[in-house]
Amino acid sequence: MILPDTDSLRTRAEAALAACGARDDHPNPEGALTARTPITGGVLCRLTPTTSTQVSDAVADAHDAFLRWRTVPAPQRGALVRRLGELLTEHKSDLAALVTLEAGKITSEALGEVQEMIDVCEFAVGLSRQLYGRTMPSERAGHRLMETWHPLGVVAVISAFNFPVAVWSWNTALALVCGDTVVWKPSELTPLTAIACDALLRRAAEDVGAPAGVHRLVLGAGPVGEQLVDDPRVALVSATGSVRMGRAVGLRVAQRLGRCLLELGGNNAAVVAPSADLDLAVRGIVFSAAGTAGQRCTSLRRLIVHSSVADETIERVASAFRQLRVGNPLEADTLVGPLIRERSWEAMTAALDKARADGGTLVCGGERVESGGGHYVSPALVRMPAQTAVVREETFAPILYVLTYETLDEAIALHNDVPQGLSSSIFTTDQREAERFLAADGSDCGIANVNIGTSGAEIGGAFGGEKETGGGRESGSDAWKAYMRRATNTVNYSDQLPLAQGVKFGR
Ligand code: UN1
Repeated sequence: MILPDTDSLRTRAEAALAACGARDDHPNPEGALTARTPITGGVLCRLTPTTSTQVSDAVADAHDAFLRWRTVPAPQRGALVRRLGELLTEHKSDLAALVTLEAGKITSEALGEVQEMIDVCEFAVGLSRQLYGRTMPSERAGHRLMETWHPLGVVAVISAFNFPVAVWSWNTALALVCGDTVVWKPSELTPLTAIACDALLRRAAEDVGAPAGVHRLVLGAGPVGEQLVDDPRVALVSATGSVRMGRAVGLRVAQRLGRCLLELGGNNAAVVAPSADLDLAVRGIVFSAAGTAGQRCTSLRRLIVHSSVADETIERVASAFRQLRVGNPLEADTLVGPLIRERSWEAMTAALDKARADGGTLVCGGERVESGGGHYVSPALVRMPAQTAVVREETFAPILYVLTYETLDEAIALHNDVPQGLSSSIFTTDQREAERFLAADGSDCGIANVNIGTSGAEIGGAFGGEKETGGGRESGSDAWKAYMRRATNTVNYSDQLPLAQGVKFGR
């Protein structure tokens, strides 16, 4: 594999940042935060992490801005997000280039990620006129009972490297129309994409006359996030990442009785039924398992195949895996880019070793593709005799474990017998089976699909999952409610004072 040199990648990143109007206030040759590209493993630039005092100031700014922003009518708040959407559209290729350079995504997926941001802005603008509360019939004459949704406060968004900007936008576009302000701590692995988005949002705020403090960016590793998590001025912590991180965040936020929204690990499975359209299933399986080098929360990690179609499915998936071009994500015909870092490769080999020790057979892949730079691997397909401990864990790399089943009940039991509950799918042309999979006693995940893979959700639905995935919902549907507080209002427009439940008190 011939990789470009890091210098040319750095030039490209600098050009994209400049085009987005990113101010030159972060780069620092001595800085402790290193922005690398997984394409070569080389250093793009060094940055200064945000100090603890600056983090506190950022929260103070966001809180001040909130006190003003919450009284701006929601449709006017929508104008800020509309402008952000325009700027994201204008800078789509710059942002996608940064996503590729920092997260290693192939160009089509990087553009898709930016499109996801544009789509969610459009959704949020519409939402800015639809933050509906209900009116309920009061049990008392001359009374009105209703609810009003009010802005919540400062939202801390802690995002992960694998969707360095889309997940930020789901949270931020919604939070802003809901009247909240945002302090964003991106993954320390993808600071440059964050700097570019922050610059565009700052410009959008200037263009529409919104307070600058509606959005603040803070850079750094764990301690920066911990400070946000513990700050009582932060009303909602929306965190995406590992179960370990989410458990720590959940406990700390609970300690101060704050709110949190968690998007943690997945261990997503697809059931392949005897009636499945295998041409379609194989395409769906390959994209979900190998796309983004297996580094999506929604990546397909387990295949639960009916024994009657197991050999054929395995053969076809293996043959598709073997044809996937692994390499430089900037090249047009590459489908699998690099892993984010060495640690991911170590986790992948450790998982494959465990799987073999448990009696698993490696059908194909799992090999390092020599690059002289980043960590490139061929997606692995492993046939397992049972759902052993390693299959029940999330390994953030392209490994697809295959299990077989005889009855749908058995498939669903295997499917649900993992600690995570994010995304799932069934490939079947039998309506009874499809409906059973979607029913209360079917998949226990937050996302359950029929005849598509587990990854690549649209923004219009609520995104999130159950069990160790954390229970949060972001993006579409009524996920906006997490970013607002509900007030129940009873208005008495009579000249009497009847008490509820018929209670009499005095005369
Ligand atoms: C994630 O992996 O953190 O459904 C989010 C998908 C994307 C979002 C994934 N729209 O795969």
